[in-house]
Amino acid sequence: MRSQPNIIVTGTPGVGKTTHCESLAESTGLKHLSINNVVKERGCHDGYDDEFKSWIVDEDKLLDAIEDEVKQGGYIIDWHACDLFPKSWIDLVVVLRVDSTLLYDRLKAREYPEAKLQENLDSEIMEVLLQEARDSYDEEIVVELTSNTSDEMESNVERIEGWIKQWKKDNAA
Ligand code: DAT
Repeated sequence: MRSQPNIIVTGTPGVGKTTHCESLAESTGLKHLSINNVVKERGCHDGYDDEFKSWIVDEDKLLDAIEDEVKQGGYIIDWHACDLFPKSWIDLVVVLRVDSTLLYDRLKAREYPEAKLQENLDSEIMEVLLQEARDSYDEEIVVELTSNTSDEMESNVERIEGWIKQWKKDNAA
């Protein structure tokens, strides 16, 4: 049994995953696990896609690389997919959502190639990540939160902090 929960913070690139995870890691002591960094630093990929400017992830290698750590609990997993993580590892799935006009501006600022920008906008509009989360985990552990403004981000972080406290109480030995 874990003494601290594992949380996935997911959503389309640009919704605010990293910002939320960093803030949560600071306030709760849980560890921010950026899958992007793991893929790069531990070589869990089959090369780089030049058109999309992203790594081609080897999911088996990735899961092997993080399994021992994550099973101990206390991780906030930051990734724009969630269906690869075994259900038994995960206690809460937060799906961040953003208005498409704001997302456009955020991705434009990152100088995403046009095809990648368009694909991500479509994905947000079609609720791809929300659907993936609902298809992969029990509905009671999937929470959808909006991330349009810094006020919303603050209240999301407070809400997740409250949830973590409650989880620890409920799961105290
Ligand atoms: P992600 O990790 O999902 O790609 P991020 O945390 O890097 O996203 O955020 C992308 C940009 O958007 C970054 O400049 C911070 C800004 N941002 C994120 N969430 C926000 C929010 N709720 N309000 C205002 N700006 C936000």
